[in-house]
Amino acid sequence: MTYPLSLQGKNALIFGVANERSIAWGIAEELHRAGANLAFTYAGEILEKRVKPLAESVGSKFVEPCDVTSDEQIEKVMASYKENFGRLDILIHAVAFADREDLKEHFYTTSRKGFAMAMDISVYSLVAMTRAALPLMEGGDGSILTLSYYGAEKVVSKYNIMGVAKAALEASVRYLANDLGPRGIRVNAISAGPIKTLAASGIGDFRAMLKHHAGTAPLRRNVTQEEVGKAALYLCSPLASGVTGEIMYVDCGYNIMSVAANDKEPAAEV
Ligand code: NAD
Ligand code: 0WE
Repeated sequence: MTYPLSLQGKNALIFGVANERSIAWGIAEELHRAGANLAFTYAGEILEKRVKPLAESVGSKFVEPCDVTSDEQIEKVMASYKENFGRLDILIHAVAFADREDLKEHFYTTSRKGFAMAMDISVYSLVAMTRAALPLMEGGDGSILTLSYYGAEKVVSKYNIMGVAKAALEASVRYLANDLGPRGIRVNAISAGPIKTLAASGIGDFRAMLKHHAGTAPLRRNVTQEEVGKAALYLCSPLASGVTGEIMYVDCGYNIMSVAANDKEPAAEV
């Protein structure tokens, strides 16, 4: 028997790589190291030239466009994936978006349109992707993974509609886990600590946020893409065969804290 952390012969489809700093890319690298066959989708033409070379570096030729607000595009990707790979074992959802204006001030100013868009891209996309992937995942020990954040549970100033969307995403993980459990498919989320990615670069004073997290977290530092990747590898591997519907923190322990120590300096400069 191969070691249960090996993903040799497993097929993974990854949504959400924008560049080499993306959490989805951290996950891709770990799944690749474990031997999985990787495939990628990207959100727009501008990202194609970024994602293609990354995919090539892990031996992947399947790189297709997919705007997750479109059921047609999602179904097209799945049909094309089926032609190329036959079956799907691992589905990674690392996609989120809200209007920048809605992450600047108060939650109550969120427009109906902004609310609906954030929920569509950041939450419904998981439901649509899962439904479209299902026929490709039958009869195996499949695994679906998404990314959440602490703002789902507790108020993080300015995270606003994204916090509400992540709360809905975490609930969706539980409902999907219940639906797909009888078919042997597991659905989980990683709640990652803050990481400087493209999605984080639009946030005013993200540096202060990183500093606060590193100073408060028990490990006195911030989490890395690689650490989220390693946790993702575990959740998608047979080592986690008994784990579903779970929201797993990979945040250097930040979420357990109430009153922080008064050596509130990070162990290393952030
Ligand atoms: P990122 O910008 O690298 O990734 C976000 C991805 O979403 C991009 O690849 C982008 O192209 C994609 N996307 C946006 N709209 C889309 C659409 N309509 N169709 C298809 N794709 C679309 O940033 P990231 O930080 O790696 O984000 C990945 C996930 O991790 C997100 O769900 C985010 O909420 C979550 N997360 C991020 C952090 C953090 O601090 N960076 C912490 C916890 C959770
Ligand atoms: O989930 C996220 C990022 C989500 C995100 C970020 C942007 C910035 C640019 C969604 N949509 C957009 N739209 C844009 O136009 N994180 C967990 C990172 C993050 O974002 C924050 C945070 C943290 C942490 C926003 C406010 C406060 C904290």
